[in-house]
Amino acid sequence: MSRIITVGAAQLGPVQLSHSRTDVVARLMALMNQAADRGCDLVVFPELALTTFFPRWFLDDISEADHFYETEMPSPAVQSLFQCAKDRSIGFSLGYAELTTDGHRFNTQVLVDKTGSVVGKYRKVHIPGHASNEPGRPFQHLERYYFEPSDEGFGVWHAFDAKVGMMICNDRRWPETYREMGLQGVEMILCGYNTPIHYVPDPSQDILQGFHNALVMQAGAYQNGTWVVGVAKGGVEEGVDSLAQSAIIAPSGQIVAQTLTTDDELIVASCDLDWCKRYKETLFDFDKYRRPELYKRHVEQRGVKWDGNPTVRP
Ligand code: ING
Repeated sequence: MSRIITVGAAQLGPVQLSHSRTDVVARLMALMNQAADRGCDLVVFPELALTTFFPRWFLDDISEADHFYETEMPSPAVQSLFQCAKDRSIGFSLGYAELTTDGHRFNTQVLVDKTGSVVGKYRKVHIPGHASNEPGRPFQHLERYYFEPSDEGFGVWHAFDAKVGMMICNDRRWPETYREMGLQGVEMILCGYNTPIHYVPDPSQDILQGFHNALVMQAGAYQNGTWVVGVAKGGVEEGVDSLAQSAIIAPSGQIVAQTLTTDDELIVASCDLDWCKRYKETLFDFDKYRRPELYKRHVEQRGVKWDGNPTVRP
């Protein structure tokens, strides 16, 4: 009996500064109801879904940004979303800014089952951008100012009769992200992202944002025999154009569904989890083919180190 998860990628268009959490939750619930109507077991929302992408601005007093964060999950603002999930018997994954009771700030994603209970929580590991104001920029990308990197690593949870993992935005660009979950047998990775088209450090990448987005998620899916669900908050948000192109990607690396707009848009796919085995038990049979004894640099080195030409064995 094959295991099928019908998953919805619920892309958001822009969330402007003027949009309240109530406005946004109404949009999320509309997408959740659409997903339930289309038979989804699970619907995935973007990174930092409840507010505009506030790291695009510098606030000298960081406490002035506190209102962008949730101090509990479910927070009062999303209680209705949790209730809707329970009423419609649909699970979901939601990205939000987390402010802990002891003052720590994380870029966080939560996994909620069909009863509306929190199954798991993931905090972003790879924090891109910069940590101090760079006034010369057309917009800031101050994630390293507003968020601490997680020291908890990548979890894989048993949910929806599957092994489900999470990653957030920049995480998807690092092969280590997928492999850490691949080595736990992950079958579906849920990812939200906010990706400005314009990359200030190297504008030559702007035109390639869509290509790079698909490239890394397709590669990660294929090389680890897992489904990947990538969900954007896209469109022009407070004057910054962000990538949409949300996608559902099979363990083969094939894109099975992709959004066509930069607005609120739901795409759905019925994902056969046993497809994962076609790769996990052949090409990417890790236990059979991997050589961790030769991969020491992966865990011992942060940056590049090269000690010159290796000696040629006689
Ligand atoms: N955003 C971006 C991402 O990794 C970025 C950072 C922007 C990288 C543009 C490259 C180009 O998709 C987040 N939130 O990580």
